Amino acid sequence: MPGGMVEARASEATNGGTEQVDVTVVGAGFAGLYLLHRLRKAGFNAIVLEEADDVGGTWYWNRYPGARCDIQTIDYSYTFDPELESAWRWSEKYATQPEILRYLGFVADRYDLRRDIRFDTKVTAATWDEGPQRWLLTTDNGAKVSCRHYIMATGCLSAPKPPEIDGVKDFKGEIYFTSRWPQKEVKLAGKRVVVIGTGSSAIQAIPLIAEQAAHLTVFQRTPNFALPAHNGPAPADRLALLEGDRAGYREQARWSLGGVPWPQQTVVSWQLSDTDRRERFEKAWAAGDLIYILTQLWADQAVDVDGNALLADLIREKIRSTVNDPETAAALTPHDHPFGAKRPCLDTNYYATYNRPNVTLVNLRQEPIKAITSSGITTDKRSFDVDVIVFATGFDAMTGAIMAVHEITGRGGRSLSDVWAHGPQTYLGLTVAGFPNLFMITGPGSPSVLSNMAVSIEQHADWVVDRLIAMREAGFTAIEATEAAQAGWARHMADCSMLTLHRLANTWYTGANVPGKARGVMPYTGGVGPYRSICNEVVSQGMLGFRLTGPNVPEQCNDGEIVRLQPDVRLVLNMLAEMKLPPLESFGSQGARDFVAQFNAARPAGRPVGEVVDGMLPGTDGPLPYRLYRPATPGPHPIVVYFRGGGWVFGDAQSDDPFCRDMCRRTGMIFVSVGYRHAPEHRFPTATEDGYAAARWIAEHGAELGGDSGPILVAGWSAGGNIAAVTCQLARDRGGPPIAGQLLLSPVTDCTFDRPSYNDNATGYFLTRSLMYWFWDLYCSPADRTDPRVSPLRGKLTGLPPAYVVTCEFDPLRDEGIAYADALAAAGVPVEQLQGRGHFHSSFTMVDVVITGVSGRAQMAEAMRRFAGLPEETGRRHEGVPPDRPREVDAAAS
Ligand code: NA7
Repeated sequence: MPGGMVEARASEATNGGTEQVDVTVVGAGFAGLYLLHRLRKAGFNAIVLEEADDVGGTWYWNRYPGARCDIQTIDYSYTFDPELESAWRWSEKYATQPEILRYLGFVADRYDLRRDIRFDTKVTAATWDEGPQRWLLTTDNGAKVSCRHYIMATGCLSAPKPPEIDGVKDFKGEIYFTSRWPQKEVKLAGKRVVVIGTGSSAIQAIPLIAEQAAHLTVFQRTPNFALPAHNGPAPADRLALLEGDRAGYREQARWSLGGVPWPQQTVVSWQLSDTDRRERFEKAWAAGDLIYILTQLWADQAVDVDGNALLADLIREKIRSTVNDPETAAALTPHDHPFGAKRPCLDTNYYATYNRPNVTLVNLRQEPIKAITSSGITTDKRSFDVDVIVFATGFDAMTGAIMAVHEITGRGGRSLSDVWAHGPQTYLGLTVAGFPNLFMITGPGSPSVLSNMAVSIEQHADWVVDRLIAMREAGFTAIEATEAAQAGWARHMADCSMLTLHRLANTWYTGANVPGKARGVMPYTGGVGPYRSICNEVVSQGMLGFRLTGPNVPEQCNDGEIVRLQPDVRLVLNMLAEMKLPPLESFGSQGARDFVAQFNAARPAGRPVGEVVDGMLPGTDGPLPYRLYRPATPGPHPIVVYFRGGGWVFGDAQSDDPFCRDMCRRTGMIFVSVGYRHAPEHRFPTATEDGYAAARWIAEHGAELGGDSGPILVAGWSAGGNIAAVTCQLARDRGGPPIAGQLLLSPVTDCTFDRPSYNDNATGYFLTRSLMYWFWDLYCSPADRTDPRVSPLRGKLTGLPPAYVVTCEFDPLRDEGIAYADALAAAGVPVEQLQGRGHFHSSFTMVDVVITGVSGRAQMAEAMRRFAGLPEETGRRHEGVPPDRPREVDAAAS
């Protein structure tokens, strides 16, 4: 027996009753087994402590009927050893729990792991011992353990949640938990069975329990989305992909968003007809693949509530068409969360089970449970006599899986439970400041449950073991995350949580399923590949954010924040860097225009608005083109005169199309984008004079354009922000038109290049210092540059319309934008500033690419509505922020 073997070894290795090892791992599941294998190969003396009497972790405990994985098994496997991959063949697309358990036993035997696993052993306390710089562990079975490094491989869903229902102890029948299902056969035939809960575990178990029980009553609090698994052999196309290039397939999975190699969708829902969308949906429904349906339908399905609702509605239709009784169907239909924001389930016959005569659904939203009695369950409305109760009530997820194991006491006697009282604080989801040499595998703050766990586990285990090897080589004995790095990671996590819709659902991802638990999205929502690259960057930047110490070496601490950019900005900039583009200015002005036009053609199509009209208006020296965006709402509407970005050199009335469409929808105003003339063909002050002339004409012809009787507003981005600012000054000085407000987005406001942002952000953020020099040279001779018509900061600022000034942290133009806002305020102009933390020059105009720009645009739109005297917009569904929730707009702003 495994336990006996370890006992013999332990007694040899003990020292004064305490076993001395380099590394202790808790848990012999997927993570613990691989860790032990790698640690051993690296020459560490390592043991695993495991509460169960065998390997398997979550697959040891969750033996309930129907338990299977919900990621295709060919993906849910170890990949570290190609020989292991060819030595094992899965029998089904989604393996059952017994098969997965057999697989883990096979792995344990193949690498002879059991001899270093102490089974039937629960750690009761772990304390950091400052003197020897080691962890001291007490257990409920056998010697204490002293280790240099302590690794929690306890999974994410290992601490079952108590039932939280009065009277459980009084019940005289049988009670089972899906999470602790007995090894002996559970006989349900002829019995009246209740299942409480309708999460993944229940949804897998219910159809099988219904086949056995005399009667099954399901107590549902919240309906969940379930999709047919269509189980069977592994699909031929996926197998062919894997077998065609196994190494390539695995590598792609490691760099993908979810840990399974599927391409990223680029088509957005509004580009597809109803028929196209339904076709895509039916294909996904038939595929029986969670990751496929979560990612492959349209690009906005997981990031935008409207795009998501289109998909959720199609699933709801399926539920209605499967369940015969309309009242039961309605009760089973989820309405309180976006699809995917809560873990959807893969099922086999789940909805159809409710058509069986021996199955009843009780909707706890209509009749909550009052108590469990000796003979059954009483709700507000009735009593049920019951023989068996199955609790499928879930887990104290992620943090519970670590804290509930035992008390962990770190530096200075601080317990992890105290440090995490208000939510988990980690660096990379791997480490915690104040807890040296403690690592977590798939901990809160890492992709974990939002990824293919097998891929994430290998990445974590490799990263940790590689660090231990590097420390050993350098003579370091302790590693600890710094507070600054940890705080930075919390910020990055919060930024990432704006990328998806998980924040909008009450789930175990957010701690909402456990009464009193701190709320917040616990898994990392930035994706597996980006996360991997960040972990690698920590290393390549000299273990950024870690303090490393050792008895005979100087301390090393390269403190700092690993990600300061918004997560999607980081992806965009990395992608641009990989393209290794020559500097834009090297193309020449026409070449740059062509390049930008090509670049724009590849972006997601702008969102639909009521109407788009192209026209011409009279400029100072001839007609100028414009494009008008009209809202779908009944007019007349206020009019915004918009000036595009493009450094005075490129772009046209259509080049900021997605931004204009988005702002037209958000503000409910007409946007008229003006095609002012380009430099160097038309140098200063042409652009400005064109802008002013256009504003004047639009104001005078507002009614013809569908505008209301109020004054116009102006807006502009970058060089267009410069024109907007100058237009306001000219309108004041030249007798109109009246302007109700100005939106200046990363505007050029001054001709000097000596503010810090010009140096801090000189290169690497797309708009470079040298590109700005080039723009200036093409547009304006040095002698003219202090003219307020190009450097509005040098103009008179009193009496200007109220302003909303947006700047971006990683933008050479940041400081002149801030300076302009400050100067306006000093001149008595009402002004609001949005400083986009982690954003770059193009963040807010890259609509549907930089998702974290949404909240900034929502704030801009609100400001514009205030300027125009419109009421605050409450129907903000398109932002993913339900109207009754507090404003989340600060996530991207400082
Ligand atoms: P889940 O997904 O947390 O589901 C638990 C279910 O139990 C869920 O429907 C809960 O309703 C319900 N529940 C919890 N407590 C109660 C009480 N007190 N009364 C009534 N109903 C209750 O856990 P699972 O084990 O199904 O799945 C966990 C993960 O394992 C899964 O996502 C896969 O990744 C594998 P609620 O929604 O809270 O209203």
